[in-house]
Amino acid sequence: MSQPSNHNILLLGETGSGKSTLINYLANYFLDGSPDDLKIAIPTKYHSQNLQGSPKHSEQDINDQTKSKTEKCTLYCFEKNGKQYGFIDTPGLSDTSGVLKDNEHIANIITTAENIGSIAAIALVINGTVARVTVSLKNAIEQMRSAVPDVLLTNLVVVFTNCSADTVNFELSVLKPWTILERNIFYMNNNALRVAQKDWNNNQTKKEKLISQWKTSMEEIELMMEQIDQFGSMASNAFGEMYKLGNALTVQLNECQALIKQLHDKEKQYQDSLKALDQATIGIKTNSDYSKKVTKEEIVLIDTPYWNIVCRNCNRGSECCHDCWAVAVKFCGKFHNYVCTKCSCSLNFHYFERFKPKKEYKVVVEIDANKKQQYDKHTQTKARIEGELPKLSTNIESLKQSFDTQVQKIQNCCRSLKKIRSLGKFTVEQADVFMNILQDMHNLASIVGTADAKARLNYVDSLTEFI
Ligand SMILES: Nc1nc2c(ncn2[C@@H]2O[C@H](COP(=O)(O)OP(=O)(O)OP(=O)(O)O)[C@@H](O)[C@H]2O)c(=O)[nH]1
Ligand SMILES: [Mg+2]
Ligand SMILES: [Zn+2]
Ligand SMILES: [Zn+2]
Ligand SMILES: [Zn+2]
Repeated sequence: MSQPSNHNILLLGETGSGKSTLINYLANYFLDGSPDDLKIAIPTKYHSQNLQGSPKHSEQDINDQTKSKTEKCTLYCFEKNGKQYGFIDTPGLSDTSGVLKDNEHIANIITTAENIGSIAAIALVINGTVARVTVSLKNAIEQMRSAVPDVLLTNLVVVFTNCSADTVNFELSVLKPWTILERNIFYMNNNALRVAQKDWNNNQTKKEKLISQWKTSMEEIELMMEQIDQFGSMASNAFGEMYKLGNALTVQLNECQALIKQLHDKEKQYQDSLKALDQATIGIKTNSDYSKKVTKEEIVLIDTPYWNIVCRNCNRGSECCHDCWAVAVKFCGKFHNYVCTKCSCSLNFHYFERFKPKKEYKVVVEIDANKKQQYDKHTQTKARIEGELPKLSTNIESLKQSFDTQVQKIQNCCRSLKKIRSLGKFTVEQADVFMNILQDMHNLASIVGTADAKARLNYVDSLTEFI
């Protein structure tokens, strides 16, 4: 880049709006060029560069109308009446190469503006035939709006290309809330470089028209230069400051989004743990009766000092003949036809014993293995969750704090940005990230449902003023 001049004018505009062409026209204005003696600072499809010392460069894709031809910012310096003027050609915005490319261009433009040190004016170059504002022009204007610091708002000129004052189709209200004074609006049809000289030189009508338009352009440039002279130049470190703040804001928003995601996960985990804890408690309660006391019947043999007749077959709880004095079992009166009248078993099963059977009742503890397993499982789960909850809680609190600090930073950053650029808003991507954060916070507030979460949501919601 050459030595910065006294008055530097930054050209901003959509791809193909005619910035580079305007610089070529300016070259002719400053160097007394004419359609027959064209001064070319920036090569075009039909004209090669012919200025001494002009920055050596080539325009990209000279045949592709949709791509920004100008790839990087270039300063072109001219002199008139002892005054120096520097025009900064910039890559066109709303490039079909995408938003990222645009951001790259904007970053590039702002760094250039910052390096140049002082910017006297910004010229918005707009194709004046565009009646209905296309999405891409809208984007371009949006991008320009976010790029221009307040201090330069009074030094805006608009150059409508491809038109004249009476054919311009553009609705100036599109630029709102910027209002551009009538005297700072210029109209020109810079079409002499669009075709080869031989295409119009031999056609008198074409030639006359072209020369008349050329004259108009030169007159408009003359008026524009008078206006720019009035502006005076001012330090443009606002550009650099703005750029830094904008980048910081992006980083902060992204960090904020990561934090809210983590917070969301942890809160979800906490809520799930609470639910699991409830379930475990219920599980413990419903299975706590896994052990049962049951009364069981048992036959015990009690020694006796006398002989009893006892049946070995049916295991009744009592003897068939108590203290029997019969000489043999078959003579015992308790038998009838070889069958015991007490237990109905055959005589053969009966013997003399020095004991008697007795029924006893015993209380035993019975364990339901299935229930016990459930009970133990739920008890373990409960203990585990009770151990985890305090840790989760601390984790959530510290995440909340980091989040709040981050939001505070964002707010401060937005305020500082607003001071430099009151029309400034989040960029499209920043707004996207911000909306995601808000959405996550909504989800979070409905998960936890606490007043604290709602307050936090409302606080962040109040930052929407910056969108
Ligand atoms: N008819 C007519 N054509 C123009 C005018 N201004 C520029 N053009 C043509 O429009 C095309 C794009 O012009 P450029 O000057 O390269 O546009 P630019 O703004 O520098 O584009 P980028 O470098 O992509 O940002 C070229 O073919 C120009 O000759 C104009 O006022 N009238
Ligand atoms: Mg260009
Ligand atoms: Zn007997
Ligand atoms: Zn018997
Ligand atoms: Zn018996």
